[in-house]
Amino acid sequence: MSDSSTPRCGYVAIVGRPNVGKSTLLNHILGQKLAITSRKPQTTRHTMLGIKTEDAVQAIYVDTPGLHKDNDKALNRFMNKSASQALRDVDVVLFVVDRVRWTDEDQMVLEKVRFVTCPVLLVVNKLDRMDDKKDMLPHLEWLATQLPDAEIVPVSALHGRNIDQLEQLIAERLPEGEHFYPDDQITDRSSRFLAAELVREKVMRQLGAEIPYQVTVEIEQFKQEGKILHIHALILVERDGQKKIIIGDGGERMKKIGQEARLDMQKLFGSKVMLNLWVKVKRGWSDDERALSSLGYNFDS
Ligand SMILES: Nc1nc2c(ncn2[C@@H]2O[C@H](COP(=O)(O)OP(=O)(O)OP(=O)(O)O)[C@@H](O)[C@H]2O)c(=O)[nH]1
Ligand SMILES: [Mg+2]
Repeated sequence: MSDSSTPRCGYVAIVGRPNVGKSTLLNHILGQKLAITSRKPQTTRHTMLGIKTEDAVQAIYVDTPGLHKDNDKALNRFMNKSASQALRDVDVVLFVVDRVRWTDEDQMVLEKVRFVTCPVLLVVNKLDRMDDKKDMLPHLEWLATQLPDAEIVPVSALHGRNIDQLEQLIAERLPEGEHFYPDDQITDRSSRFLAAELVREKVMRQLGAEIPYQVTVEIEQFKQEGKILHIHALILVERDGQKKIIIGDGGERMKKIGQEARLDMQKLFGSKVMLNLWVKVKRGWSDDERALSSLGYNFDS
């Protein structure tokens, strides 16, 4: 007979099409900003663990890139593959959708989720944006017919509505067992990785339609000296014109990207940060498997 002191531990995959709020949900559950988010689709590129230990329960969340139809570039194939792999060997799946908006990409995710054998929670997000909740009912009924075994949980990840209930449903579905990670560990990713992501988030948020998809960030130096953390980050773009746009008039845009990234880094690392940014052109990186691999997009992992 198990009780609340019996340790539980398991993996919870967060999947869905781009932009439905998967990373926002992870951050809210963890109570801190770990995963980057933006209004543009395809913000998350790498799966990342967010670990939450509360008393006897350790939930290991796997944030994933949004599954999307576009498979033309090596980077897109990498993202779709990482997201699909995350569905294997987990204990609970959170399938996140955006209110009643249903697209071909949601359908694509549904086809994958249908075949998982573990419990599925269908998380209907952005509830705060529904004027009349009753309008959702026909869609929720339809969803229930599509995934009859899944429990449907409406939430607002941004405003934290119904997240406690969601976490309770997750905890009940995690297997009994010892914790895999130390209770104070929150992610499997290095500080360097998190720093690079914060720079990329500012690029995603500040730049127009196409450029963010042709940008990646490398950390060249990450060194604590006394009370100050010195971080050197290199922003890689595909073309010369993109470099000019990122730098902006008189370096204005770079300055803004740097200031915002530095503030987030200080919060995350709990240290004063000196951040130096550079932009460099590396043609073809997003469609070249070898270049991707050297930039940390590892196809085999
Ligand atoms: N109004 C509202 N906006 C939300 C909510 N959750 C997320 N968003 C917004 O939706 C946008 C996308 O959020 P993300 O968390 O980056 O979405 P994602 O599913 O991780 O997207 P990808 O990483 O591209 O797959 C951001 O602008 C969020 O602020 C919510 O509950 N309500
Ligand atoms: Mg995301």
